[in-house]
Amino acid sequence: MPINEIRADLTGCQGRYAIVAVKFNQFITDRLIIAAVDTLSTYGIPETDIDCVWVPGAFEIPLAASVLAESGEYQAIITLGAVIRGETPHFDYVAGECAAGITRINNNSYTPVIFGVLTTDTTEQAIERAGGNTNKGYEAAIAALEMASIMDQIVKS
Ligand code: INI
Repeated sequence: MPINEIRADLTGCQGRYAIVAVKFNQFITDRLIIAAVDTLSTYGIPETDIDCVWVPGAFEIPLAASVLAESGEYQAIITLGAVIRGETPHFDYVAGECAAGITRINNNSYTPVIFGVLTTDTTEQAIERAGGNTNKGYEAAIAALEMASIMDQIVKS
């Protein structure tokens, strides 16, 4: 007997999505947002169904994301920003606490919070990952749509 597989279905996507965007290194965040919004639009989410909340730095992402997750208004929350090692002696704290905070929310809520924060050694590496061909904003948006679909299927109300 075949196993019963549950996979993301990206046909007929709908509902509201939130982006938590980081002002630090904003020129990188801006590029990630363009790719994320473009991807959501491609899969049927109109821009009017996307809210974008700006926070000062990646360290502040978990607080804003947890409030948005608790609101229950969003299919998923996409966090976008860049923490660049060369720019901060406390890289490991900022990047680590951001990732750990997002994990904590995901462990405590059914609203998926997607980690679209670049963690790179240099500005050049961040620019590469927020480019026209390779863009983490695209990946993050796909992950958001996929997790929203999966949660729709596995969360029993
Ligand atoms: N925040 C970032 O998002 N990226 C960085 O590269 C960065 N650097 O380099 O320091 C950064 N720092 C700010 C931090 O996220 C907080 O906003 C700040 O510490 C206030 O809590």
